[in-house]
Amino acid sequence: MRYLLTALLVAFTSIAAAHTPLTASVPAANATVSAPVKEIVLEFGGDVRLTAVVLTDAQGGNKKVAAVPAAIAKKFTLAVEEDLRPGAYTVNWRAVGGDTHVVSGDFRFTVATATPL
Ligand SMILES: [Cu+2]
Repeated sequence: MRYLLTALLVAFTSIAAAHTPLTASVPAANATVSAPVKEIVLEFGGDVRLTAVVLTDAQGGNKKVAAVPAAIAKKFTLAVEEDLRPGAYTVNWRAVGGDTHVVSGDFRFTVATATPL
């Protein structure tokens, strides 16, 4: 029984590891950045087709982001098409990886309050 569980765990771990992960972003996850935030960059561990990127503010309001490109790539840069006021934001993304599995996730970042000179 223990061998079976170990085998299942190993199988499950290798399947999970095969999904294409988000490896980096700009703004970085949990980063505090200064305005203006002109673009969102998503970088993956392999080629993916990005299917959705949704940027929301702390109140859940959608912020306009350029349409996701049709291209298959590792790295995507999407223009943020409206000003982001100081506050917390969440990026929700969804993509189809090279192994045809849908991957998705979200991360937050904060636009800092401008400091007076
Ligand atoms: Cu996968």
